[in-house]
Amino acid sequence: MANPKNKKVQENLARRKSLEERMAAQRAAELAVRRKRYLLIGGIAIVVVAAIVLIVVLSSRGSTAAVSGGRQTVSSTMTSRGISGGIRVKAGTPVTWTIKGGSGNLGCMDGVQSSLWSGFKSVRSGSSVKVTFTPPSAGTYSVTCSHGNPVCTVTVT
Ligand SMILES: [Cu+2]
Repeated sequence: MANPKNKKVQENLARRKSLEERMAAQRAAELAVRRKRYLLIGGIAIVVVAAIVLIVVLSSRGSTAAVSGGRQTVSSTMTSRGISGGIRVKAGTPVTWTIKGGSGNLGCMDGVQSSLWSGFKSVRSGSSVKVTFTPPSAGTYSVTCSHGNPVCTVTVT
C-alpha cells in the first residue's frame, strides 16, 4: 500500500488541517482582543456618562449658604441664562445673598425679585449686589427678572 501518490495526499491533508487549526486559533485571538476593546470602550463610556450625570446633579442643586454668627451667606453669578442651580438656604436665619453680574451682555436677566424680599434688585454686568432676606419657611421660591422671566429658585429647608 506504499503508494507514493497516496502518501502525498495524506501529507497535503495533514498540512491543510494544521493550517486550518492555526487560522482558527488566530480568529479566536482576534475575537478576544476585540471583546477586550469593547469592554474597555464600554467601561470608559459608563464612567464618562456617570461623571456627566454627577456634574448635572451637583450643579442643579445650586450653592448652599454657609452659616456663621447667626447669618447665612451665599454668592452667585448672574449670566444671560439666569443663576445656574439657584441657592439653598435654611428657614428662619437671615440670608445675605451676593449676586455678581457676570461678564458680557446679561440680556433679559437684569436683576432679581421674589416674594422672599421686597423690591427689585438690579444686577449689572461687572458689579455685585447684596440681597438680604429671612426665609420664612421651607419650600421652593422662584426668583424672576424685572420681566417676570425665571432667574432661578431659592430652596429653603
Ligand atoms: Cu427679563
